[in-house]
Amino acid sequence: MKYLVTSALPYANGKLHIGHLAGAYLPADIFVRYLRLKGEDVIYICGTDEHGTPISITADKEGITPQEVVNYYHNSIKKAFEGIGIEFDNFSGTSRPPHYKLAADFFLQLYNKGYIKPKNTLQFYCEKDKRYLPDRYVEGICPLCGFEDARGDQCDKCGQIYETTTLIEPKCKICGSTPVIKETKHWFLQLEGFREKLKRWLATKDYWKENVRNFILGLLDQGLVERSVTRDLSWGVPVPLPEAKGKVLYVWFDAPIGYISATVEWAEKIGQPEKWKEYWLNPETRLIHFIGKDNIIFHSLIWPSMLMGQDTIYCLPYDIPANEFMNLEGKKISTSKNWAIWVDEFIQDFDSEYLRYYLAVNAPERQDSDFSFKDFQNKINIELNNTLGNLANRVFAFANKNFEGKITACALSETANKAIAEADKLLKEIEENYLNYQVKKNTRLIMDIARLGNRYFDENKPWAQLKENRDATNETLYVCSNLLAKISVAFSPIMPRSMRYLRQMMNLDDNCKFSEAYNLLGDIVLNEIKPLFRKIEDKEIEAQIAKLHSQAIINEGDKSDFNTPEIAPLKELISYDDFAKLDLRLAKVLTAERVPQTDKLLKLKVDIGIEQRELIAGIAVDYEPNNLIGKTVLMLVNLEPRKIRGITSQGMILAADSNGKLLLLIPDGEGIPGAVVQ
Ligand code: B3M
Ligand code: ZN
Repeated sequence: MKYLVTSALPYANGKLHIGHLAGAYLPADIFVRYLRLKGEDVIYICGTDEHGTPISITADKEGITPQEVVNYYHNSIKKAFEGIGIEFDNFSGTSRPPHYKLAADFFLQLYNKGYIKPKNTLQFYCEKDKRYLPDRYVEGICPLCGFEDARGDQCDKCGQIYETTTLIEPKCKICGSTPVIKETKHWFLQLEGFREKLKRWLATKDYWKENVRNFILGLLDQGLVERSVTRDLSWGVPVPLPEAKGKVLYVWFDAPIGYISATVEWAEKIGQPEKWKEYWLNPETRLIHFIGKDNIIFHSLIWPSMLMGQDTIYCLPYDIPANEFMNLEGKKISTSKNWAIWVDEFIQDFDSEYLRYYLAVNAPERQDSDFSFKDFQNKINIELNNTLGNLANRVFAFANKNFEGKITACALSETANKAIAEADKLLKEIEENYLNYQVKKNTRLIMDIARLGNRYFDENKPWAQLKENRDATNETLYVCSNLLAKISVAFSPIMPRSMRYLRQMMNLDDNCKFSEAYNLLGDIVLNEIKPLFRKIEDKEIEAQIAKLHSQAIINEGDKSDFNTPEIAPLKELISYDDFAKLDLRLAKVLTAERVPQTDKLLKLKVDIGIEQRELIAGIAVDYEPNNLIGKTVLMLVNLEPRKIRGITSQGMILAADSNGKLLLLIPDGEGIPGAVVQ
């Protein structure tokens, strides 16, 4: 049997972040590595998705060509994948000439069979720029919720989608002028024509993940609407029809064809140009698309229809394991808000295998998961270091100290056999889970083998055994080494490099197959021993959290994603004397006015009993001047005067910063101005 595994083609319009990895890349890489351990025939194909309006927009904004944008991000993404140990057989891109040709052929075959039909539609047209504006080239007010920065076809605030032409006060994103609505021709894929075929095909997919199957069954029941597969853009695969000048294929039409063109490129690269056919033109091939949940409709409905409408008989997806999303510190990952962990940066600070491990432990398989730095630190320190690293370390150190690094194969006692059998049972389960993409469960099961090893070591007490029975001590070490060898195979899809080290320390062959994990080892001669992992310090984690927050861009309209309260860390202790130096008093506000040309500043005159003072307070966002007059507030009166906007500020009004909103502190009852706060 042949496996053809793909991961969603990442847009060449941004860097790679951990959310991408967790959803579509790491799970596929782990799956492929497992299949290779089983000796299966598998190729793993990917590449960048290099078309689409956002790439055009980036190019316009940066004053470079779309191809330059694409090349830059292609290289950046490729490097990040290499850094994290994702190993594709080919990593291609959809702006390469063979892809253009194949994509055009795909279109023509569907068109010639009547599965693609033209239709006149209404669209925005900018008279200044002399061009039709695709959805993302227009912005305006959301027709549904009134949000002012809505995109052409979707509102980031209410999340709803709408017809672009219903946008209120539309503006051209290129020149800012108001576009007109004009008629234009586009080509539509007639999905309804595939409905019966799709239904029959889907009936054989009872092993699919429920979220994917239910989603598409629901759509099939409703009836399928036609989908436009062309756009008014200059960047993309030109629509191969004379009457379609200036139009290109919609990015989602050409992108999945990239799976095929990237395989063709692979076959050429390895000098066997026909070899791609053994996979794509073979009905027995298990074609498996790893994707994030936002890509389900394209892979399970539109792409299979496109394949069904070809003269060439391609294999259809065998499975589409779609993952949920990974959040970051409780908030949705967002590139535009820079709320993300960029893979290239992260692996400069930490071993890439720690990230692979943590994303596996925390894989968003059935529901969204959360990346939390504290949890990351815990998992690495407690599981990798204290459980697995510790087992290797104590077994090898003991053998080095007392057996000159030589552990001899020996007959096993009943308890030893029981431990080995328990581990083998776990291995079986682990294999099953890898085949079912259940990586998260496997991290726990493999750690169970390590826990079993630690328990075995503790219960047999080799340090005590050594005084009475060297053979029994050797047996303890031998059992634990066997458990470590099993772990080194079982964990290698998730942490290939660390597990290679582990095997090297035991002088074991790198290229072993999964089945060998069930065999007992021969004599072991240890190599040089090094710790497998290192602990992560608190201060490293604090630095990461601080970096994440300082790089984040928070706009007004984005508040909804950022509504989890932020609690500042505690400051260091001070003495009572330090505190006693503060002269805190009640102050009554006499006058209040805005400081001209500022958004935040108010000029206040206050009464502090002894005298009247003028000061500047940065509370204008949350307080109207008129509402302040007559209020009694808390004030630090012995702060050195400071000049702010030409006004001498004599003291400071105190307010609590509650998740970005300032709250003045008001005494509980009538307080006289000048009353000391203590
Ligand atoms: N580039 C969307 C994404 O990166 C898209 C996937 C294409 S797969 C053919 O989420
Ligand atoms: Zn314009």
